[in-house]
Amino acid sequence: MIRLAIQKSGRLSEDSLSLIRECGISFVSSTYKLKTEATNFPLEILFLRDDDIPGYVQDGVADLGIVGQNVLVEAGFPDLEVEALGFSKCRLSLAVLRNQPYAGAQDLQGKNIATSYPQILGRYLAGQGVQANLHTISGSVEIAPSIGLAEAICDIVSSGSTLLGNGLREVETVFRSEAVLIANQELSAEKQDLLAQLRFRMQAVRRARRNKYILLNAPADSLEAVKALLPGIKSPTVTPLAEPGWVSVQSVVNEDDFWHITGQLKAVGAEGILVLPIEKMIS
Ligand code: PRT
Ligand code: ZN
Repeated sequence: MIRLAIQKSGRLSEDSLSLIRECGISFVSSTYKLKTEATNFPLEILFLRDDDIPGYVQDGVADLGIVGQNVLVEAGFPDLEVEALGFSKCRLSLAVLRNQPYAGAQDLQGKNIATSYPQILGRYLAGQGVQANLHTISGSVEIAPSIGLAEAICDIVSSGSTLLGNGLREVETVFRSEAVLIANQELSAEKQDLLAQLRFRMQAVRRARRNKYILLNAPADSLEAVKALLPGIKSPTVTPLAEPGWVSVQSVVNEDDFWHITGQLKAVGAEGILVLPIEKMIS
């Protein structure tokens, strides 16, 4: 049995639960429960505040955890990370009041900066040779400049609308973050084996999410052009159609390239393009 800690309720919760479910692991979760056991994998899930997860995994109270790199690094345990999970992407940024002049990090010399991330920010400023007064506050950092508490803030940004709404301007990216799987560094052999199984499944789910299965018909004489656009995993599958001079092509495309490639496929004569989600992708 291996014990995984995830955020009880917040920005990481839903994506953490769906990742576990997409790994084929079933469990019953309720908002009132603090832990649950999977029915088809030797896994126990603990529901905690995200800030507590790194420490619990470091101490071995939980074997594994899912948490943002921002929280992990701020807690001082970056070495616990074993796998980036690709969700909850955000950045930790410095921001100043919109009309405050700003030419570079040296402008922060001697200034007051409000943040919930004194460790990460402190290291960043030291790297820039800047000395500033850090005020550690745990929430609503973005109002600090307008109430006169600080001249700058350092906080998590995703769309940027919170900064905008508070009259602030993002001036430096201090740290980029996403959700990661973390593990205690002294797992038993049995738990290491379960961790390896979980990572294998998580990688298959992530790979599948990033790719689409594509099927299309093309005139046989444009096959070379189609193949060049669709390298596939090894090479595309090509089968003749009942109609002479036409072939059916099947392949896998990366989601990021997908719209661009379908446009080019149409331009070389492809028709009846179907795109399907992939459930799991094992390399
Ligand atoms: O209760 P608990 O302590 O468990 O949760 P929490 O309130 O501390 O954390 P939560 O749920 O807000 O965030 C969990 C994790 O999600 C963070 O540690 C980040 O890794 C990640 N994440 C991703 C974010 C954001 N995006 C985000 N936008 N965390 C916070 N924000 C906040 C930010 O603090 C600011 O107030 O959203 C606002 C900015 O958003 P935009 O879109 O307006 O820029
Ligand atoms: Zn928190």
